[in-house]
Amino acid sequence: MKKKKVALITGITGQDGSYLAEFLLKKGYLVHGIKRKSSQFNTQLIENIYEDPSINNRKFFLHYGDMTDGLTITKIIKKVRPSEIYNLAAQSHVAVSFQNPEYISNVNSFGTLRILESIRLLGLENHSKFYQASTSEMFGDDKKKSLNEKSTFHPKSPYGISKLYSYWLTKVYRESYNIFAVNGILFNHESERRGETFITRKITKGLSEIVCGKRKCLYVGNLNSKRDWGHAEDYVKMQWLMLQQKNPKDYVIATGKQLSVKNFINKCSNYLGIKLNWHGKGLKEYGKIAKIKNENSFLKKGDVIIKVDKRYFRPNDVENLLGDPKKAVKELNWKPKISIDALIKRMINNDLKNIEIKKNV
Ligand code: NAP
Ligand code: G4F
Repeated sequence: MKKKKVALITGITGQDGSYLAEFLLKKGYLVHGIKRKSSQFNTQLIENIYEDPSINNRKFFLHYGDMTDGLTITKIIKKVRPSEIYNLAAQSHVAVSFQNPEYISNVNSFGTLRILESIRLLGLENHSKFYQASTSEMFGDDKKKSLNEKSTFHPKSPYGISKLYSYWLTKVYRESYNIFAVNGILFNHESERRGETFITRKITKGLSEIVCGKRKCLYVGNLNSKRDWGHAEDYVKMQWLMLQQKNPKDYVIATGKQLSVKNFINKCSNYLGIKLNWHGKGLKEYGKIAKIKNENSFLKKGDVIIKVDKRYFRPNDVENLLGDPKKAVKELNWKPKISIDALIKRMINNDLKNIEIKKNV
């Protein structure tokens, strides 16, 4: 008999959780999500899913829980008996991980342990498949040009280490207890739902505010850092696909292309009709408007709209991340649909819409 498709998503209120929930509902799954109690609403990204029966098909359920609370995690898994568990919950900001490393480890490392042990405790080894949201941050600055499943790990932050613990734990539980447990080693993926303190969203939102006269200047950290940026919508499909394979395997998911933070800013500025020139070096570097399509009362040629601020530098930064997704291309038929230019367009249009300005600037 076919197994009933019941998914449990931790981190349902985040960027990936919200896209994955929509994706699985469309596939006919019963979708359960774990959300944290917070004093303010933290469900903006899943509000439409929760409210609208044409999206949720009355198959969407939320449970209060926290990755640091093992009893509740076990209780939810016992009640839901998921056929697939997607562990997306994490304290996911690398810079913040330097400031509260103990909490980050409790959530990102022991949170994973709590789920995997629950699967065992409840005797669900043959019933619940497990997806772990692993990350390119585990590689650190490997000197290799592009990174694949065989590359070595040299994490450079408490976040990277916390995720490496979960990566190995997932492998060990797969090999020791025969659980269908896999790691998706995902490189950076962004979207209009990206948290506002990550650099892509900070740039698209900041520049949108600048062209609308809501802000004068955007302050950023390391301009030279390079990332392999894709769109989250393309990446959640891969999370699902990894659990549909015959055998559990780990995969790198990336676009195979990279861009520096500075070039991401240049692309966004161009989309908004601004040509920037860069001046100065290091902490004194700044971006000045060289040309502007629509000069207006609050923006003109010569304005300095980007400055470097040392507060946004990390004690240790991964400066160069480029993924090699060949294995996923071959075995999962991986082909991202959304290009970096399309990503930027979607993010900026959304940010402009949010500040109620029409997109044709
Ligand atoms: P995100 O937007 O930051 O979402 C993180 C989710 O985890 C949120 O729902 C958050 O809840 C939840 N969470 C945080 N602490 C929790 C706790 N103590 N208990 C329960 N839930 C908790 O992250 P994302 O971009 O969607 O990424 C999803 C996963 O993939 C994360 O594990 C991340 O580390 C990993 N990853 C992301 C990328 C990327 O580029 N986006 C790349 C590789 C790996 P609140 O809404 O209440 O904060
Ligand atoms: O956008 P970021 O904060 O993302 P980061 O550190 O690469 O982490 C993201 O991707 C990981 C996958 O590789 C995920 F696992 C993780 O959960 C998260 O989603 O920073 C990207 C780069 C860094 O090198 C940073 O130093 O941008 C640089 N940067 C320069 N100025 C900045 C800033 N980052 C932030 N957040 N804010 C700045 O002002």
